[in-house]
Amino acid sequence: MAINNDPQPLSDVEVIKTKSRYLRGTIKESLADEVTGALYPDDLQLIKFHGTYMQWDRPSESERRKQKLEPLYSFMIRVRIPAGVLTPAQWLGLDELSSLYGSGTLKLTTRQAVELHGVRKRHLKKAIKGINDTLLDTLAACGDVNRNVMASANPHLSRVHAEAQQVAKAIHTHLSPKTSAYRELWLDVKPAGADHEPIYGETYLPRKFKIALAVPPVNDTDVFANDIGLIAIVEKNELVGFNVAVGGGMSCTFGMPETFARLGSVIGYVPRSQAVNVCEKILLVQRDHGNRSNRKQARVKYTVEKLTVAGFKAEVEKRLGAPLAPARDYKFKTNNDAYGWQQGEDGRWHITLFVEGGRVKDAPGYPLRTGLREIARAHQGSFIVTGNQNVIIAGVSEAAKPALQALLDEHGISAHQQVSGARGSGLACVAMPVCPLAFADGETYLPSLMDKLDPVLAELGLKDVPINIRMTGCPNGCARSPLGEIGFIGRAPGKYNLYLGASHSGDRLSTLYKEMLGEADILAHLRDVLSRFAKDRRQGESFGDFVHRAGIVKA
Ligand code: SRM
Ligand code: SF4
Repeated sequence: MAINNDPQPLSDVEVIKTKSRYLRGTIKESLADEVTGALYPDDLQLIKFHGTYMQWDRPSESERRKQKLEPLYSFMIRVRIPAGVLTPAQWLGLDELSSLYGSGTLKLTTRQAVELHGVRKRHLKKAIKGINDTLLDTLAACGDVNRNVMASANPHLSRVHAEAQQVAKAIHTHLSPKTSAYRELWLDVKPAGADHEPIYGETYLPRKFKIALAVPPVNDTDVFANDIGLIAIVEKNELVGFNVAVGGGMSCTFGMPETFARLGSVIGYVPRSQAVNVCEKILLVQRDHGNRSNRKQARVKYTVEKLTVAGFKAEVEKRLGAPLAPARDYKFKTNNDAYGWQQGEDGRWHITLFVEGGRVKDAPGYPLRTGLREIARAHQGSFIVTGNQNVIIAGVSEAAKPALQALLDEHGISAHQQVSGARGSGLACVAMPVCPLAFADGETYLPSLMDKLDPVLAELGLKDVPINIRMTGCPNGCARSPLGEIGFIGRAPGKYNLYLGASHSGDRLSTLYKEMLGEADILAHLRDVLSRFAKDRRQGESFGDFVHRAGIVKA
């Protein structure tokens, strides 16, 4: 039984988990109910642990209600992909499932996962079964458990990256829930015996839990945005261990100053052999000390604030039975992906492709989805989803490179890589029309804003400067907007708060610059600060650093 350290009563979700019989609830009955396209309210909490969320088409909602119809419900399914690595067959499998049961698009997420949208209740089980048939799963893709473990892409580039990816997979396996409910509900596998969760206990964690690994100098997983960030320490070309950061998180709630974005605090170093163990021990501290009364105060970042960094570290060390070693030196330079072809240590080639907003679809004049499908049919290596919503076609032999390049050219993918540095450094969350928490658009709006900003950047001579732009439809920060050198957080339809000044390597948060801006004001303010950047920028200075030096914002 999990400990509730708070004198307040347990939150509703805690009660639902307690009664759920290891995440079963009444999901089976809910799925079988043909009267509604929805699931029963308590099950909506539990299905998250199984990797799916109920959503609805928000634009048609009020009209449907007038017609006495329930909203047009559908489900988003999130596929858990540790370190983002897929085989071409798995890519093809997901692509096919999105045609069979979903909206015909794939969403590459900011945590190296893939989502299907628009799956109706009657297809949910078939779709999840289909995902398992590709040897992927959706268990713990969402819910109060350890989520998809991220690792610096590209594991084929160097031995160190490959080793970091193996550590990510080991953490993923060790911290996966053990309940048989998932296989029973979605795959019709009868439980072999009684359920037991040796790490989580029957009420799992107080809140979602996220782990990311990064290999400096590239922080492409934004380690400091995670509950646990592991920073690879490489000595003599060997991955010797990790600095451990705890308590990162991006979300806040407007009007609630007790909620805030926070960067992870580095508490020490562990050798590589202890990476899984230290993650387990941090998770146990959170399991036992996290707030189970108030979900708005339940993430690790608030537990760290409550216990203090030193107090949290002491709890981790108590469970480890030994003190953590002092953190070692490291330096991050960027949190961006490196586009284009790169050659790995083994001589194989890897190409990182820009996927705007992470949305893989066929658009008029740009058949990206078809192109990637054709590549998957021909390709022998792997597909890697990056934490920046992009994809890497990895492990291409010298001999196969020209044919792959031809497919990229034929489907317009090469031409669509010619984007400005700012557009190529953009992230946008799902937001409207399906995210129930969105106040404004995310991925459906950022491209058109960039269409207007790109000419300004070109005019100012900044076309090729990578400036991280991150947009979310609400302050939950799913596209890590507080880490944008330019960050947009949706306030209302068409209105955004504008934040400036995060570092280019993910280790400084941005600061609120202006509130409730519509498009014309956004463009006017950005023209102003970008003009100053163009005029007064020092050699190699990033936009985020410049706005601080110029006093445009203060940390
Ligand atoms: Fe997120 C909730 C989408 C990464 C912080 N997020 C949601 C939901 C499930 C909305 C909901 O609760 O109904 C969104 C579903 C929309 C959809 O159709 O996908 C959603 N989050 C996403 C994705 C798909 C955004 C994207 O466009 O890529 C990302 C999926 C990641 C994955 O594969 O697991 C996604 N979410 C993030 C990140 C970024 C990260 O983890 O690096 C964050 C900020 C980091 C953090 O956790 O602090 C993030 N999402 C949230 C929160 C705020 C959590 C909190 O601490 O308060 C919520 C709301 C909640 O949990 O109550 C949320
Ligand atoms: Fe939805 Fe807000 Fe997350 Fe965007 S940031 S996907 S609007 S919860």
